[in-house]
Amino acid sequence: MAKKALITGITGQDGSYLAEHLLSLGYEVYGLIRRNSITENQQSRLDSIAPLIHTEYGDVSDVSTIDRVMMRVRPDEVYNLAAQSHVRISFDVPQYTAQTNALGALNVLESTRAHSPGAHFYQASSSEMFGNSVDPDGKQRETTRMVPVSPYGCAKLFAFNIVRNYRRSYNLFASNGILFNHESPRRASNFVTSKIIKNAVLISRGKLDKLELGNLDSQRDWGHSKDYVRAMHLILQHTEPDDFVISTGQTHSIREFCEIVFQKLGLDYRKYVVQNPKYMRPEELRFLCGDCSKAKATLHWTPTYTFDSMIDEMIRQWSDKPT
Ligand code: F7E
Repeated sequence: MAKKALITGITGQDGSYLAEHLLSLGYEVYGLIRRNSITENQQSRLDSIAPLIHTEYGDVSDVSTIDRVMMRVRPDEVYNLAAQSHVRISFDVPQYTAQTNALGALNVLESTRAHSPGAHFYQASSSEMFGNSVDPDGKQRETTRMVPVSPYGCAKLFAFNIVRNYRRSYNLFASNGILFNHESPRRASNFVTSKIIKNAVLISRGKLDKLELGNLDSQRDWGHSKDYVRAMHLILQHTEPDDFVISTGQTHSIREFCEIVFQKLGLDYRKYVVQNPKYMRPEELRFLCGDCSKAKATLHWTPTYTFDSMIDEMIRQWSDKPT
């Protein structure tokens, strides 16, 4: 019999790639969709697989819906990807962020414990939980101290800890993937990689003359979402529940990212990129570089995209869009 997976946040970048990956492995895929007034926009990432998956309206803050779906589906695997995922916006809506990212995760976990206790549970934890902690060798790993610097990071740290607590208290198979930044053509255009690529393409077409960004000096470890959803699945196939860093181990500044993208389009970023304090954060996470040796050794996970091939794919997608 086919395994059943329930994905919260299925309409997002990761949710949609994960659904495709699980379908390709023969899973029956169920997803929770938050109601939105512009359905077409919200569900567009699922267009190619819509007839193959089962979706239901719901919200991780609405316990009764989660319970109802959990009781009906009784999934073998639960992937909690639903979140307010924008770090800067979490400073504008801290309570909503905590309700969704912290209590929402607890709601899904508690519902799993009550109605499908044998299920393997995946929590979308984040490198944002580290804040500005870095090990002496310049990396972050599973053992690095977590001192978050945003409401988003604080809420994610609660979820991370409650997953570990439930694992030990109730013997649940509950695991955390500590994912570093991951991008793709499906990344929303208010995240820095998509924003830079989308606007650089518009500039190259003469449709725009400047790109406003915030902090150009922060550094990120960027991988590809498609590679990272494979890791999520592998984490739940492991013999025991555990926590895993998923990253590339390479880091670049926002300035370098601009330089590379504009160069690929035959432009000099210095002529177009300007800083606007509007996009700065009250507190910034300055540097991320993940050590994923545990995932490589234990799960035999390895990324297939390079930094360059990821950028090329994103440039192609934005270049193909009519303007
Ligand atoms: O910012 C800087 C900004 O919003 C990256 C989420 O998926 O990864 C993501 O969080 C960097 C920051 O991603 C702009 O200050 C400069 O230093 O693309 P981002 P993020 O905040 O790292 C983690 C792992 C998650 O879990 C999150 O859900 O870029 N930056 N100028 C800017 N960032 C944005 N968004 N817009 C700018 O104009």
